[in-house]
Amino acid sequence: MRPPATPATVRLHGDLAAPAELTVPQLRELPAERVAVTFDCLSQGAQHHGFEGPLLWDVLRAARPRIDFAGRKQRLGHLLAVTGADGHRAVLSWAEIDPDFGGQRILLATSIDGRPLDEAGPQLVVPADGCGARYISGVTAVWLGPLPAEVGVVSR
Ligand SMILES: Nc1nc2c(c(=O)[nH]1)N[C@H]1C(S)=C(S)[C@@H](COP(=O)(O)O)O[C@H]1N2
Ligand SMILES: [Mo]
Repeated sequence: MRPPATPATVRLHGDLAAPAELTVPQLRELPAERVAVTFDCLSQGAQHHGFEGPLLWDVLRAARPRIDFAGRKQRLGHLLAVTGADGHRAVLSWAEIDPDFGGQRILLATSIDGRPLDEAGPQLVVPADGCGARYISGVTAVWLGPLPAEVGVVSR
């Protein structure tokens, strides 16, 4: 008999009061959304998939971001970095998922086309993206952090 595979986990880290390492079954404990998407891949052409899983927003809110939610401007310097098992990674801005700004229904999907992702790990789903490259599969980490203070400051 095949030994049970070690379950895939996603590490939520960075500026979080409650960092966590979650399995796909644990992600399923959050309210799930379903979405049917089409994206284009430079090498493979158009792809259509159905995904199900929690909103990245809900996953991160549960990890208690160290962000001041009283105002709005303070949130805009925060970034998310999403990494896949093969090292493929991409950044999102906090404002893309924040309902006061872009409010995109970005998912950490727990299934693709009805197939569970328990062993592979969750997949990032960015419905507004025309290109598939941010649909990162086997997500192992989501980092939240501020844009470094010195970025954009011009000294003369
Ligand atoms: N972990 C990981 N996820 C990834 C990629 C990758 O190289 N690694 N490629 C992306 C790209 S370019 C596309 S188009 C979609 C779909 O690619 P696939 O059909 O090869 O999975 O997955 C995205 N997710
Ligand atoms: Mo792609």
